[in-house]
Amino acid sequence: MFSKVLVANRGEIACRVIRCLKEMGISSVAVYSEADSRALHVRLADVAALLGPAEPASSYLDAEKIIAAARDTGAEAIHPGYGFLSENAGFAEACQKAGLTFIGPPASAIRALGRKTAARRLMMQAGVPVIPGMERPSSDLGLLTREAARIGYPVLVKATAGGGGKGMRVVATESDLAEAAKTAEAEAKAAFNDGGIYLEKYLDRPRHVEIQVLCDRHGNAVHLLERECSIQRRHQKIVEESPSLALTPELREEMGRAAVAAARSAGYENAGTVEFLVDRNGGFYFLEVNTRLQVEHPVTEMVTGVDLVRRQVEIAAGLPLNLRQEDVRGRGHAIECRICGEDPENSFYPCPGTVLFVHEPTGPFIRNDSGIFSGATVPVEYDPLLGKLIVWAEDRAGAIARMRRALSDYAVLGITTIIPFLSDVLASEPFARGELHTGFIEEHFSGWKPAPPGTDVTALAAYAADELFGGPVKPSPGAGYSEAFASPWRTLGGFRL
Ligand code: MV4
Repeated sequence: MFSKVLVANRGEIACRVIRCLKEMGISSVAVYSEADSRALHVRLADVAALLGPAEPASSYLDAEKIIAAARDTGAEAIHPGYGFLSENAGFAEACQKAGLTFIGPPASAIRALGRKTAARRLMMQAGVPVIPGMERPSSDLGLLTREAARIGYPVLVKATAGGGGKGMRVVATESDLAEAAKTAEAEAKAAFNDGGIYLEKYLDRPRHVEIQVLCDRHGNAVHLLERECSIQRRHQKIVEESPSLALTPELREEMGRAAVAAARSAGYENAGTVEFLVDRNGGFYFLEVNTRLQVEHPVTEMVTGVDLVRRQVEIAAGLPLNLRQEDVRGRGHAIECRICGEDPENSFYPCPGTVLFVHEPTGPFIRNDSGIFSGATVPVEYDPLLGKLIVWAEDRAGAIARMRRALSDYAVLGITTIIPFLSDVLASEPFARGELHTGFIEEHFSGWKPAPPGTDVTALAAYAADELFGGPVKPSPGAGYSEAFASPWRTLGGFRL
């Protein structure tokens, strides 16, 4: 087993990994940029190495500096977290060459799954259902026209190097194909420096359901059930849950088997997620593999009791999985809300700044994976995810009620967050009825505005503001707090003095 591991990330996921390393008795090395000099992950680690200036290219994306920090601190392995270099095959290889263990899949597996059309071919050979479409990219209009006719309209133009919806265009009729293909190609070239495009049959408002897999280095592979991730805004997940209401036990078993087959076909090792689209008739289709630990991994941990980060470290150290598929059981229902420092009243514009005060909810079956604290700086250079709030209950209704209560207790002053937006999503009838699909937010919340004044101030936030500022404070406009906040002692959340 490793004695020292470097965590090549920041924010909540760096804290998550460092805490796990501590529990395993493994020394942790944090890396940080100048903007993160007082960050929580730096304080939690045993050792911290400064990488350089705030911009990611000079810090968290600088492979050379990260590997040098590992060498200088005597770390034997690197955990990449998610984002940054976590799915960079070149970085995984560079670690290997430097004699460091990359806590993740082999570079070959990252490469095999990184390009959409190659991944689709791999899946077809493995018997994994893929969305009807082209097997190779092309920008030849004649070929695209013939392929679109074969697939049947509506079709979706996708970027082969793409992800997150970039370069995607829905085409309803042949007359729109040329223009859509040209635009998608240009967008893909700009976003990925690869203009490769291909066509798929367009599925109308599918669900996004993903399967967690764990593969050790001795050929053992299991799946750890599914995560329902359809509540997305512009391809950014904001609410995730397990189990998915769309899966029958038979469909769950079939998708689980397909996910394991997908991982094996790529020679996968460590934790990975196979993403599927589930259509309204219960058909499921391979979308892509995420060759990293995901933001939403805690939802799986809460229903299965498996610590995924611990398993990642153990697998990377060469330990056998010692987890049989029949041992994997889901219990109850878990929901995660992503607490982002964005302004939902201003097209979710990121809101960096200083967390003047934060109180995270607690109570039975509440989990906070967060990287902030009162006084923390939220730099403008990085993803606005401040933390994740995860709850568990015996059933979905209980989990919704618990999450709503926890969100109402979550007080963040100084940074605008999407907490009021999340509260309304969780309180909505369509969400309670489980009418989830990838267009949910667009369909029910596109023109969202916060509740009328005087209803959303949490008692704690009012108290904290009074403590901090020594008396009533005017909220910054659009801060999501009501006028009542101006005189906190008059209206305290759920009760009036
Ligand atoms: C699709 C689709 C419908 N039909 N492919 C969005 C980004 C990338 N992950 C794939 N995505 C989609 N691919 C076909 N053939 C709908 C989406 C989609 C989506 C998928 C998952 C989660 C959220 C989404 C939001 C919009 C569109």
